[in-house]
Amino acid sequence: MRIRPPITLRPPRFTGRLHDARTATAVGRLLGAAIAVCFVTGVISHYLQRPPDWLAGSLPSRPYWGYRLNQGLHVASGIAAVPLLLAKLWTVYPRLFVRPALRSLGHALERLSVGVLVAAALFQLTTGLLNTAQWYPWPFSFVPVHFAVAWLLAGALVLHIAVKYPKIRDHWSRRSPGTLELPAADGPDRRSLLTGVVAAVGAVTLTTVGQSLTPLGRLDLLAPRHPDHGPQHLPVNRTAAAARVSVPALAGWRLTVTGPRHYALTLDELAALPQHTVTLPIACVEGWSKSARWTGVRVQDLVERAGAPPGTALRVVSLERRGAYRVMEMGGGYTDDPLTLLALRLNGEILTLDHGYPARIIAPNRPGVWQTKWVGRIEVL
Ligand SMILES: Nc1nc2c(c(=O)[nH]1)N[C@H]1C(S)=C(S)[C@@H](COP(=O)(O)O)O[C@H]1N2
Ligand SMILES: [Mo]
Repeated sequence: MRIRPPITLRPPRFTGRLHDARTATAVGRLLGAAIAVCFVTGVISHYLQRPPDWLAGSLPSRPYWGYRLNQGLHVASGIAAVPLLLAKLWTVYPRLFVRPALRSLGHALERLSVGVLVAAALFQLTTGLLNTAQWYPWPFSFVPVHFAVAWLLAGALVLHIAVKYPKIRDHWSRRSPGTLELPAADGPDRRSLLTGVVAAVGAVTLTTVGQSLTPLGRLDLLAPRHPDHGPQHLPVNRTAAAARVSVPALAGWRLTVTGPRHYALTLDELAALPQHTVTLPIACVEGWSKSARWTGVRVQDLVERAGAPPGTALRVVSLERRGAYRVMEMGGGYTDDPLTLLALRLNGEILTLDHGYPARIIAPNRPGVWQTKWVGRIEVL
């Protein structure tokens, strides 16, 4: 019997310029910019969707397109970060083979922080991307976890930039001292890699951004939603069937308004009140947006009729029996805005059931989740 010699594991050696600090810096700053935009817009989106009590009353209803722009930037920067993160990981993966693996306590902590950074970045981009497809193959609730890990990612990124600052500074510009060496004769050069990465970012952006930047809608080949696909030329997130709202269930529908002076109105009575038409977008938190023309009664008028003062907060309850968006609260800033409607019509037609027939809320600068459909009751708070 022959005894095989033990296999010696020698770490691979990397000498290429595409794995050096200059390349890591060049890709890293693009990635850093994408993550910064994604983080800031994510925090804004979160507070517009789930404001703490002290903030809820003072959220601004203008600019009316604010949430749409914010959410479009959030999703686009997140998608752009995918090829950037992959390129960055590829550039720096030789660091995995650094030996000795741990030189000191400081080195161990630095590697740990990079581990947290990479894990948090992969987690955010994966969960965010799957959320745009409304696919939740995990046991936790998306919004709070995505929000919490965003802070972890931001913290780990700031720490990483601080630790790497000397290297980043040395390799920031092409004329930096570390980058004077001549190009290696073999192998692709850095400029080609960066061109490829930027082209990939451009490609994924152009083929998805049309889901919210509707003039580019025709290029929207890869996003889960197309802004034109849906009844009345507007996508539907949750259908009436999914919400178990049906025409028979609506027989005898009345809008109930509770407040100092309670009242109830039939659809005909609502349609006989002064009607207003506004052009406002649905800006879905899952990343698609589409502007539409809505006609209906000003929420301001309904509140006044209930005997409530201006600036009153409201609770709006849908006919839907269960669902995360059955009950919505609206601060005084939205109630007072003349653009905020209880809409009965969409693009001139009576709302389809999927768009919230008989009546739905449409308000400026608000996440799509709070544009409540199938409204049954409005409570003055
Ligand atoms: N009652 C109720 N209203 C709702 C929802 C819901 O699940 N239930 N979904 C919201 C979401 S997430 C969005 S993006 C908009 C979409 O409106 P649309 O289907 O008319 O385009 O409706 C909102 N209104
Ligand atoms: Mo949504």
